[in-house]
Amino acid sequence: MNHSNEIFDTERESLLALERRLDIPRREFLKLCSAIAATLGLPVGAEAAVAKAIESAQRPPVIWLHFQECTGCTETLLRAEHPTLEKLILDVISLEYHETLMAAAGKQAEDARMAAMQKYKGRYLLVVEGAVPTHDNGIYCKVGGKTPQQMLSESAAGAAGIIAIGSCASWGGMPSTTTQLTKTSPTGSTGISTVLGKPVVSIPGCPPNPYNFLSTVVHLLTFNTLPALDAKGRPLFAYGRLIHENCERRAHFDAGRFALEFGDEGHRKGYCLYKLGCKGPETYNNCPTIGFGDAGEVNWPVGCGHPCIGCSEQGVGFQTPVYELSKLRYIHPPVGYPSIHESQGKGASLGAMAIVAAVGGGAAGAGAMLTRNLGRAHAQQQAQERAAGKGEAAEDKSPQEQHEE
Ligand code: FSX
Ligand code: SF4
Ligand code: F3S
Repeated sequence: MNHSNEIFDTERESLLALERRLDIPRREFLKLCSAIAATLGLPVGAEAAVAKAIESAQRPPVIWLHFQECTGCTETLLRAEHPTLEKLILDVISLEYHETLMAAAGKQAEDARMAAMQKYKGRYLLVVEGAVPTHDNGIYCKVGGKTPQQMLSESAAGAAGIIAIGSCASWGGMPSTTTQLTKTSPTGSTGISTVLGKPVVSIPGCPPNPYNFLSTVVHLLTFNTLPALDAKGRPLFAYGRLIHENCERRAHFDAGRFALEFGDEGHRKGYCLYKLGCKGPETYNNCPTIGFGDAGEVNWPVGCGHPCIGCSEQGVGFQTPVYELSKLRYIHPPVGYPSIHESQGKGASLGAMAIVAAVGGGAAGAGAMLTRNLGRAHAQQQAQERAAGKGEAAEDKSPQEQHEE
């Protein structure tokens, strides 16, 4: 074949070699490269550069440590519905040490970590899954007789880059859950950047989406640089937007249509889960746009009918009650949305009113007035549905009135 640009040559030897090596059809592989490029927010055509990088790149050696966690991060990488993802992840990196996946155990395993640290000094990627206990010198988790603090400082010293995978390693996650009586968790668990005293790349989520890990590594391979990060070290391509901004139920939120109980009419109709405690308005992640398990975009917590618990957001997941109302703390809605007949900025939609009212806690004045209007709209809609005989008796009170009870 005669192609002016080698990248678009689907018969190129490196692509055929990858097809043979991984037993992944070329078409399948190129589709996956498109998904990675889209996840990274790269322009159309970039999938070809991504494919080329994966085909030809040197696989970075990786030392993968496990501390306080459930191994869900590793499971999510390996149990993707689609085997291609797993194959690709294990192909783009060269796993030198990984307690769950390696055959070695005991002394052999420890020796393998030491040998890899020496052989690839200054060149390996350190990936850490799990939180670090800090109470009582960190004795609450030991591998090969060493605490996570010891293993971390040993392994971080020669690493070219460090990635915290999952919420546990990013900021403490589930093991850092506090009680009403204590300010820290029983084992004083925290994230690795706190222990190391320096920023690391963080891919939070419990578990995180495997595409976010894969895309971060592929970005490194394609452009020889990390993707843009936010102040918490999270790749902006994945954590740049609130879940609430991309949620398929957002229109229901704006229109004041909420599920009030699991299994009620609103829940069965797919209304917004804010009243059931959804933390989408204060959680940064790309769950609604990317989905889980290669089973389509709708396969994510809210898509399946459960509120987001903010598993990836520090200070939200495992720190605030699951069904407590979200604080809406990062939402600054415009006070009015233009209707189709008005120029921008005039008028106020029920959605904007609802947020203003919720932020103000249903306070007096405009907020309360708007809330009443919202309640009327909600009651009117439910009355219409009753009249149409479409469902069981619905609650007449406004959502805001129900909150206040
Ligand atoms: Fe588990 Fe990973 Fe949660 Fe933590 O994921 S899925 S508890 S983020 O470190 O294994
Ligand atoms: Fe979606 Fe939750 Fe926001 Fe409702 S509150 S729109 S369910 S993210
Ligand atoms: Fe976690 Fe919420 Fe996404 S619970 S998986 S951040 S929808």
